[in-house]
Amino acid sequence: MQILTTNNDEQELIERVRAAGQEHVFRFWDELSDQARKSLLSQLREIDFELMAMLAEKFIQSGKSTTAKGELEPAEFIPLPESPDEQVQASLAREAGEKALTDGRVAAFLVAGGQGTRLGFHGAKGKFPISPVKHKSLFQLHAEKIRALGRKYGAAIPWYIMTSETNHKETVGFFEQESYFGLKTDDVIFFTQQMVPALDPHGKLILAAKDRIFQNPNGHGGSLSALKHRGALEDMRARDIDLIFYFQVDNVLVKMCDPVFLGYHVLQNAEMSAKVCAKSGPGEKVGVLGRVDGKLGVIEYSDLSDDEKNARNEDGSLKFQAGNIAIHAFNVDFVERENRGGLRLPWHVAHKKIAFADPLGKRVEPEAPNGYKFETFVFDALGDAGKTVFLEVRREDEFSPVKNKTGDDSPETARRDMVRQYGRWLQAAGAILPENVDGLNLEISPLKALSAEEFAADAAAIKIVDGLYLE
Ligand code: UD2
Repeated sequence: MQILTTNNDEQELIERVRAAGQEHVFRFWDELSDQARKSLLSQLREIDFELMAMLAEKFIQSGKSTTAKGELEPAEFIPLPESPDEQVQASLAREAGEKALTDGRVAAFLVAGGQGTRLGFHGAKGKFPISPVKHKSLFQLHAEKIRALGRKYGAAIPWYIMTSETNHKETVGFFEQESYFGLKTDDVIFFTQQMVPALDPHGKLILAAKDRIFQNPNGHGGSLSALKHRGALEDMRARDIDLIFYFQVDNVLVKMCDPVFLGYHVLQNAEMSAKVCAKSGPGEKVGVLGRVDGKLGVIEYSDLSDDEKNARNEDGSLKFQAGNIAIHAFNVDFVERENRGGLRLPWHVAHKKIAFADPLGKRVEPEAPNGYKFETFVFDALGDAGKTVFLEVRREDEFSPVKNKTGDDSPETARRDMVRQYGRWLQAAGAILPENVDGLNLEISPLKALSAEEFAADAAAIKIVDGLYLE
C-alpha cells in the first residue's frame, strides 16, 4: 500500500510504522478524512515500537503469556500493636507522622486511571455514589478526608490525581461541577498516565475503529513515571513535600495519610512502604507481599500453589498472609530515582476480549479473548527500595474496595463495611445500638470525624442521620 503525505515528519513516521511491521493500521487510510488521518498519526507518534516488539517477543511469540514464577517467600511486617512495647512504638510512629503532616511534608496521591470494567459503571469510577445515606461519591469521600486532615494539621495537603485518557475530562469536569468538594483548586492537581497499545496473537496493533488504535492505560505502575513526566514531582519539591501517600480510588475505608504509617516510614528511613491486611483465609483472592527470588514485591494469587496458599506458620497463621491493600508511602527522591534512565518496572500481560474494527470497519465485540493487554504494577517498585516498611492494619478499619457489581468487594459490601465502622464509632462514644448494625442506615461525614477517637471526643457535635436513636 502506498501512503504518501506532503509532510516529511509524517512520511518518516509512516516509514517507521511500516518498518515495525504494523502497516495494517493504514488499512482504511484512503477513506479517512484529513482530521482522522491526523488523529491516527498522532496516536502512532506516541507509540514506542521497540517496546511493542519486545512485548510481542516476550509474551506472545515465546508462547509464555504469564510472567515466570520464581522462588517465593513471605515478607516480614510490623504486626498490629498488642504488647506494651508495640503500642509505644505505634505511638512514637504516630507522633512522627503527625509532625510530617503539620510540617506540610505530605502529599496525597490517588491513582484513578483504571477503567473499572468489572463494576460495570459507565464513567470514572470515582464518581460512583457509595456512601450509605448521602450517596456521596468515592471522590467526595476522599476529598472530605483530605479537607478534614488539612484542617486538623493546619497545613495544606495537596492532592495529586492520576487519570488516563479514558476518564480525564470527565474526572476534572466532575470536580469542577462539585466545586472541588470545598478543596482549594490549587491544591488539587490532575495529570494523565500514559497509554499502551494491546497486541493481537500475531503481535499486531489492534484497530478499535478505522482511525483508532486500541490502547489501555499502562497500569498503576505508570503512576511512577507520570509523577515525574507530568511535572508532579517538581510541583511537590516547590511545595517542600518529600512524602507521598498513595491510594486507590476504590477503597472506601482508606485511612487517608495515616500518620502511624507515615511515621513508621519516616522513622525507619524507608523509601517505599506498604500496608497489609491478614488474608481472610487461604482462598481470598488478593496478592500477598513477599519475596520473589529474594526481591520484595507482590505475589499474585494465581502464582501460589494450593499447598502454598494453605501453608501455615507455627502459630497457625497463614504462611503467605500479608494481603496487599494497595496503600503505599513513597519518598519523592525514590520516585525520582526510579525514573533515572527510564522507569524499568516489569510488564505484565493479560489475555482479554478487545473490540475491534473488522475489514469493513464495523465494530466487533469478540466472544473470546483475542488480544493481549500490558500493564506495569506499582508494587514491583518495592524491590528497588533501599528500605521498606510493611505495616499490618485492621481490615475492618481500612480496607473495603468497590470492584465488582455484586458479591465480594461490591457496593453492597462497601456500604455494609462503612455502616459497621460508623456503628463501632457510635458505640465507642456511648450510643446504644443493636449488636448487629447491618440493617441500619448510618453515615458520619469525614468532616465530622476521621476516627473513633475523634468521634468520641466530639460526639455531641455529631449530627446523627437517619433516625438513629441515642440514649
Ligand atoms: C489491585 C491489586 C491487588 C490488591 C487490590 C486491592 C493489582 C494487579 N492487583 O487489584 O493485589 O492489592 O488492588 O484493592 O494491582 N489504575 C490506574 N491505572 C491503570 C490501572 C489501574 O490508575 O492503568 C488504578 C485504578 O483506577 C484503581 C487501582 O489502580 O484505583 C486498582 O486497579 P485495579 O482495579 O485494576 O486493581 P485490582 O483490583 O485488580
